[in-house]
Amino acid sequence: MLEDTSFAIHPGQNQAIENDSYRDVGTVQSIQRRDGGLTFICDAADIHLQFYRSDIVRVVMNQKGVSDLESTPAVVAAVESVNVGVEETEKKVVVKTDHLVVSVSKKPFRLSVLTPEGQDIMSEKDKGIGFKENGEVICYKKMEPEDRFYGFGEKSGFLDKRGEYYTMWNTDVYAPHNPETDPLYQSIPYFMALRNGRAYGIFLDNPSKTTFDMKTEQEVYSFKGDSGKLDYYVFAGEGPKEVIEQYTHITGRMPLPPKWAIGYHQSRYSYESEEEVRALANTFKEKGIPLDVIYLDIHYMNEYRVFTFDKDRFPNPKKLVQDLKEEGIRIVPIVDPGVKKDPEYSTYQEGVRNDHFCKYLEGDLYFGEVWPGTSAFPDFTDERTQKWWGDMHQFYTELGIEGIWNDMNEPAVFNETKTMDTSVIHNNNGDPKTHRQLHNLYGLLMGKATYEGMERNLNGKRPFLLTRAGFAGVQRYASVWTGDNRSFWEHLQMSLPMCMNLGLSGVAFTGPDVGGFAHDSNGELLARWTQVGAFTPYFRNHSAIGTLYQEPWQFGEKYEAIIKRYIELRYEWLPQLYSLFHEAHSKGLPIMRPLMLEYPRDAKTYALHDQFMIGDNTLIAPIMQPEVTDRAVYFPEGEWVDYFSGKVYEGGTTHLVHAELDTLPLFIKKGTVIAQSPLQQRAITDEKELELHVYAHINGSYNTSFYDDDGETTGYLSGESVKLHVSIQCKDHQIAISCHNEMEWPLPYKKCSFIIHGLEEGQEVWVNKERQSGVWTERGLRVEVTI
Ligand code: MIG
Repeated sequence: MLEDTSFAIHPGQNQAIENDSYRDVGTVQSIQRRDGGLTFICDAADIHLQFYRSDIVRVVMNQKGVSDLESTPAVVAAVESVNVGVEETEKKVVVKTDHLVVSVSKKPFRLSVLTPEGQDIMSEKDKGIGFKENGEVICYKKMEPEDRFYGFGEKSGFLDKRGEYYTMWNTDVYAPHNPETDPLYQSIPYFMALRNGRAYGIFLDNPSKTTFDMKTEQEVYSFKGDSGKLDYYVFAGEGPKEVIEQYTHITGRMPLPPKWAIGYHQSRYSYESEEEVRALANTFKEKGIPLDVIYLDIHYMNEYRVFTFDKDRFPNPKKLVQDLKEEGIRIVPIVDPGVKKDPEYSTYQEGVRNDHFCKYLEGDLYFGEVWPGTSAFPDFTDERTQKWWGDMHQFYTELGIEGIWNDMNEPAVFNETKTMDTSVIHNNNGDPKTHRQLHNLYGLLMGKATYEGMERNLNGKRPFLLTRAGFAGVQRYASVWTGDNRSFWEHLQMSLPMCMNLGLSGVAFTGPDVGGFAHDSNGELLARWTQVGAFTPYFRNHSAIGTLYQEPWQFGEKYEAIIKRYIELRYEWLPQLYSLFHEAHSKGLPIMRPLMLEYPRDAKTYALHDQFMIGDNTLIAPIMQPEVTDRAVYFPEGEWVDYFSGKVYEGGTTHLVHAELDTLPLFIKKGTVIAQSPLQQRAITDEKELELHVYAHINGSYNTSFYDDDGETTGYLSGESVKLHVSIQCKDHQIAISCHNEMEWPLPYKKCSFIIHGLEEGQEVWVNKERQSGVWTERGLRVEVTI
C-alpha cells in the first residue's frame, strides 16, 4: 500500500544489491559439426551456431549435459542449407557465409559478426555469455556511442530506446500508462540497432521473463532470460528494412486481413443490448459516416460465460448479425480465456472432462478470479486444447461472425501478481513446463487457437482477430491494439512511437483506442485523434464504461463534421493502405513507419517520435496538443506537397506548418504516386474505382506497385489478385508513366484513372507510351486509362 508514497524511497528499501555473479562460458575446448551448424564446447557450457540463411545466424547456449535446440512457437522458419566456410586458428574460429562472417575468439568464447568486407556489425567486449545456477542466462554486446535502438514491441516512451531498461512479461496494466510503465501486454523480445545507417537485429527466443538493458553501462548493453536457455538470432541487415525482413522470415508475417477489418471500427465497453447496437448502426447510416465493424464487449455474454449470449439483452444474435451484415457492418465479439467455474456450463464441463485446463503438478485445476468469477484457464500450449478452443468458435461463425477480439490473455487475473500462478504446469505437447517458463506465450497461443479455429469454420473467408497480449510472431494471427490508454493528449502522443516500434517488431497491424479508453474524451481530442487514426493501420474508437460516450457525433456538430471527414478520408485512402498491408504480408514491413526506416542515413530522423510515414512517400505530422494550430515538421530530402493545400515544402529541413482543427498535416513526396478511390461507406463494394494520384516532378523516377484482390477470401494465396506495377519517369518536360498488371487476374475496377497534381507549364503526360491530353479537374489533370 505504501508503494505509492514516499515510503517507496525509504533508504532501508533499497539495500538489496543484486548479486551480479554470472558464470562465464569460458574457453572453447573443441568444435563439433552438428545439424548443419557448429557447436563450441566451452569450459562451462556449449554454444551452438546455426545458420538459418546466409544473413541469419542463431546462437544457442546450453548448460553442460543439455543439448536442447527446440525453438518456441514464435519461430516458423526452417533451417536452409547455407554454404559455410570454417577457418580455425589458434585464437579464433572464423565462419563465413555469402552475407556475413562470424568470428569467435576462443579464450574465452566471444562472438562478433562482421560484413564479408570485414566491417563490424555486432561484437562483444570483456563480457560475453554468462549464466547463474538458478537458470538465469545473460548476454552482453558492445554499444557504440552512435548506436540507436528500436523495436521491443509494445513499449511506452519515445522512439529511440537507448538508455532504457525493458522487461518482457505480459501484464494487464489498466493504469497508469506512463513513460516508465513497463511491462505492458505484449512481449516481443526483439530489437534492432542502428549504427550510422547500418542496422542489425537480435531476437531472444525465450518466453519466460526477459530483460533488455541499454541503460546501466556505457559501453555494453545486455539481454537476459529468467529461465530457459539463451537462444538468440542475429539478423545481419544491412538496412533497417532488411532486418525486419529477416526477423519476419524467422517469426512469420501477417496474412492479409479481410478488407472490412481495415475500415473504421466503433466500440464501447459496452454496447449493452441488441437495441443499442441497432440504434448505433442506424445513427452511422443516417449521418453518412462510414463504418465497417461494431464490437460487443463483455456485456453480451450470459454472466461473462464465453460462447454464450445473454438472452435478455441479445435475444436474437443471429438476426442481429445478419441484418447488420446486409448493411455491410460486421459484429466482432470479445472472447476472454477465463472459463467460469460452473458445473452446469457446458464449456466448463467439457474442459474439465477432456483435460483442457491448466493444472498444478499435483493434479488440481488452477482457478483465478476474472470477470465470470472463479475461472479455469485453457492450456493453449497443448495443440489438442488449441483445436478444442478453436472449434468452439463455430458458436460464433454459425451466427455469421467473422472476427473475434481476444482480451485478458496475458493472462490477466485479478490478484496481486496480476496473472496466473507461476508454478502452474503447462502440458506443452508432452514437454511440461511451468507458467514461469512459458508465461509470455499464453496470448500468442490463444491467438493461434482462435485464428486457426475461425479459419477452419469460415470456409475460405479470411478471419479477423484482435488481441491484447502476444509474443514474437503474433502478427501471424492477430492485429494488436495497445490496451487501456486514456483520453489524454499525452496518450495520443505516446501512441505514435509505440505503434511505430510495434511495426519495427514485425507487428504491422496496430493502433490505439482512438479517443482514449479510460477517462473522458472531448471533441477536440477526438478530432485530432481521429485524424491520426485515419492513418494508423488499425482504426478503432473505443471507450470505457463510466466515461463519456465518444462516438463521432457526441461532442457537437463542429467536431462531428471534422471527425466524419477524416473517417471518410480513411476510406478514400483504402487502396493505398491495402497495398501497404500487402507489403506487410509479403515482406514483413510496417505500414506505419518511423522516418528512420525510409531515411536510415538521415540522423535527424533517428529520434523523431511525433511524425510518421505510411509507406515510402506519405508523411504525417499530426497536431497532438490542445488549441495548437502550428507545429514544426521535419521533411527529409526531396520536396513534399501538402495534401490539402498543394503547398510545396523543400526537404532536408524543418518548417513551421499551420493546421487548423480541421486539418491534418499530411504530405506526399514529389515524384511519387498514391492510390485512392472515391468515397465509399464500406471497405468492400462492388462499384470499384481506382484513382492513381501522381505528384508531378521535374526530374526523377519512382517505381511502386498497387495490390488488390476480392478483399475477403483466401483466393489471394493462389494468385487471385491484381498487382499494378506503376513507374514514373520525370525528365525533359515529360512525365512518362508506365502501368501494367503483373498478375493474370482481371482488374476489378469499373474505372481507372491517373490524376496528375502540380503539373508545370509545358510538361507533357505520357501513359504507356501514349501522349495524354486528359481533362482538367480541381485536383489536377485526369487521364482515364484502360489497363
Ligand atoms: O479489465 O472487456 O483492454 O478494451 O473494454 C477490463 C472490458 C477488461 C480490458 C480491455 C478493454 C475492454 C475491457 N477489458
